[in-house]
Amino acid sequence: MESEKALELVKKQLTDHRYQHTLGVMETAISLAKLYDADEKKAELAAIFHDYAKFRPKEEMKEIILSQGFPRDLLDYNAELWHAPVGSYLVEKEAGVTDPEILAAIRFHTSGRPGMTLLEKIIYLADYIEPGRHFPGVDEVRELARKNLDLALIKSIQNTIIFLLKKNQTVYPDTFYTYNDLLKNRRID
Ligand code: DGI
Ligand code: FE
Ligand code: FE
Repeated sequence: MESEKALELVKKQLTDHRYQHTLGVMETAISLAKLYDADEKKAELAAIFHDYAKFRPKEEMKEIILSQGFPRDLLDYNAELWHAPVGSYLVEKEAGVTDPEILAAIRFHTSGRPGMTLLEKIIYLADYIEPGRHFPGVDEVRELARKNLDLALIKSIQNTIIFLLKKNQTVYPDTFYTYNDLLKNRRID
């Protein structure tokens, strides 16, 4: 799919603010793909579609998680996590995207997962560091992302876990599993 068409489809699903965020994720994902020798076209499309389901009603998201074989335990955790797997499903169903690498990058863009692919890491990070993001620690992760993708990812997950703990919120176990996996297997070169 051409990016113009993808953007047109996504714009209808999002608020203006969230669409601007999406454009930021797209630019950042393309830069990271160039830097780390990933498929730029896939990074672009995955970024455009990553928040496709962000504004779906909770009831609809619940129904999709239960009927499409996504882990049921997602429903026991923060509803912020749901739009990622639900997005991967709806982007295939409604926008006709079938590339499994793109769909996985959408699916795991919030929780991560152990054994993330290069494309999954790029979308996760681009979402975190796109130019419209302003929160403590984001500049440090932006700098790390230029040097070492895994270290940047580790830092961003640490920040997210600390953020959730400080707000007395639960942490989905996959967030910890992703963190542990990266720390054990990180490339330190
Ligand atoms: O959709 P975005 O706002 O662009 O970003 P996202 O898909 O990374 O969602 C991030 C939000 O999800 C962030 O505010 C933290 C929240 N969240 C809630 N529970 C969890 C969680 N994030 C992770 N990684 N793990 C959780 O258990
Ligand atoms: Fe998201
Ligand atoms: Fe996002």
